[in-house]
Amino acid sequence: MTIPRSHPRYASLRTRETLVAAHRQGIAVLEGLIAHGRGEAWDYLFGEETSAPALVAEKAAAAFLVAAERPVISVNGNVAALAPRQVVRLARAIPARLEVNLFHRTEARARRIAAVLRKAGGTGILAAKPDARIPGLESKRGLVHRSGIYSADVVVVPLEDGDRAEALVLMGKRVISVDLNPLSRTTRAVSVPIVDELTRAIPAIERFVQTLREDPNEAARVRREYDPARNLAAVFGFLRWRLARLAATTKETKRKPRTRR
Ligand code: PTJ
Repeated sequence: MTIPRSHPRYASLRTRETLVAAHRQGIAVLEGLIAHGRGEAWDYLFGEETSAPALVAEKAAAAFLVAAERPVISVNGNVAALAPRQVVRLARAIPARLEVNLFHRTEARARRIAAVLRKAGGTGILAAKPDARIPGLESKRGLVHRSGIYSADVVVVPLEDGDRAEALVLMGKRVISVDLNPLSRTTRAVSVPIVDELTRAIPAIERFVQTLREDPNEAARVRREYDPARNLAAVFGFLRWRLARLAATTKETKRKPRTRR
């Protein structure tokens, strides 16, 4: 479908079309389209902008990634559909391995997603034939690569379901999530929850990776001072401020009489 550029929700509609096309190509699952709708609803509340607390978490994520010994970025259908170039750039900047890990896993879809990442410039992608299992996780998300997620010390899990995030934390890994839902089990379980939209968060982490690599003292300070609970509290504080402002401006516009031209 062609969306007129003049449409006030052009960007949002384009993203929706991208996901629908990715579903038709066997990259994203239908459940991923539902997940996207949930994400969009939260993003409305955040004003479709990166909040200051999200930026703090993105900097913290970069600080842990530059110090990691075996960092891995986990890629699912939605991530491959919406941000293939961004995740490849981030993987290169760190450098980190890319591993395709799917909740609704089929080997054919894992291979298709790896091809999308290769087309975006990715190399050494772990996808087909996982050879290890995350302890205590029965879903197909538990199938991982021994040389990837299984032995990673820091794992980035964008648009994740809570079960695996918790299981990875139990394995002793530092887990960085990107999830617009500040109430999700993932957000509450991981070491560095980033409550921001995927296509804003990944490039922001990459920019921080570039600057913190040049400034190890600042990276060490960020790692020392970052506190996920305090950061999440700031996210809720931001939401409260935004809703209060929306309530106030709505009251003002309602009071003004409407004029007809
Ligand atoms: O490709 P698969 O088989 O691995 O499946 C992928 C999905 C996304 C279906 C699977 O991981 C899943 O079911 O995830 P959930 O449990 O629906 O969680 C996805 C979370 O991501 C929800 O909390 C959404 O609010 C959030 N979300 C959706 N779109 C975005 C987002 N967060 C950030 N940016 C987005 N664009």
